[in-house]
Amino acid sequence: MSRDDLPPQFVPTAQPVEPHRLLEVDGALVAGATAPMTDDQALEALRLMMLGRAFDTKCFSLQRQGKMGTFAPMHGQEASIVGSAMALNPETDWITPQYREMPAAIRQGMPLKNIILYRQGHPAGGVVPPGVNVMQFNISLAAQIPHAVGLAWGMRLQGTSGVAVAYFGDGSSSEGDFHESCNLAGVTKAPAIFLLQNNQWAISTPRDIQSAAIDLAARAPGYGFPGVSVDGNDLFAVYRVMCDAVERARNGDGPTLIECHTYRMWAHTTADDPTRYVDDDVQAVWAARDPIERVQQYLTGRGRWDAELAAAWDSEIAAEVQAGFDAAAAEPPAGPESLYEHVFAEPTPSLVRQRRAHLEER
Ligand SMILES: Cc1ncc(C[n+]2csc(CCOP(=O)(O)OP(=O)(O)O)c2C)c(N)n1
Repeated sequence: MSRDDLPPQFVPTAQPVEPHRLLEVDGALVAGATAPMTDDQALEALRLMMLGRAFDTKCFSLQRQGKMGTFAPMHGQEASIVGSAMALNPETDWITPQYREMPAAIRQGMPLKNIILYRQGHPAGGVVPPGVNVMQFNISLAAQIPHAVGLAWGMRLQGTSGVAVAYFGDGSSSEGDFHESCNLAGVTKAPAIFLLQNNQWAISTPRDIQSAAIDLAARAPGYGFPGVSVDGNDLFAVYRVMCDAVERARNGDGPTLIECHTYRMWAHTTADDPTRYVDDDVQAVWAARDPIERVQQYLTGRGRWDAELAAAWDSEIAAEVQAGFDAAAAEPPAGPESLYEHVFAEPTPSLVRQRRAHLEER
């Protein structure tokens, strides 16, 4: 059968839509737009975004000194992460992060110390304190997406008002787990939100050879729910569409797929060398769309931000990050036996044998 033989009702390929935007790159509101956040909320969001970036900088430096393992920075993606998290109620709503969403976890109530311990490979970092609605960071791509749908569907069956948000990248959206999760969420009308951070790369694989779909948000109607495309470097636009998606979910109208168009400014992880595949011109275009500077410029225009406040926040945030590292350093070091703890409620005979052999070898 050739292409010409296709029946006339054959659905045409989706065309990309212009991503939703409220804040211009210079921090001015788009003509006719109103800010979806109060200035105090914008300041709260800015603080989280700046915390995320300061944390990245610190972790990068420690990793280069051999004091921290491989880690994945969020630099450039702060508006997608924080704008979406700000629309949640940490008391009722859950997030299932990938590995870059530290500020979202913090807003949900995760202590910084736990995140640092996790990054240092300490088993105590794998413990999520009771009452904190965050699933652990996830390295197996897309495996966190079914978890969000399970949580969401469960909350719906229990009659609570909670929603669950899965964070993942454009690369993860090629995995079976993504498609199966969308299908199930559509059928069950689970209050799930699929927060796809399209940062243009899956390590060195560019978005356009990651998937033949012309528009990733446009996949959603195929599963029976809406998809929306948003400027992921625009805090206000991400927050606005996320509030709408949360409201839909709470009202029983089911899931939403949000595609945040953003850019990973730093390396994929500290084990990656982006100079081998990133085009400097593209990098410069995205640098000019910095999500943090955009909000700072907006708040400057509102008389709520200036150089003095910037300097004060920089030192307060640096102290907060340092306090997190000091608290993590006070945790007793984990011995080799810790590898075998928290695997099963009751260790299996094979695990007991492995543990004994390992410890005897030492
Ligand atoms: C199931 C699985 N396959 C492959 C990998 C190796 N891997 C780690 S990160 C990554 C790219 C992820 O890209 P994306 O989902 O777009 O997220 P990003 O890191 O860009 O935020 C790959 C292929 C993995 N961790 N898990």
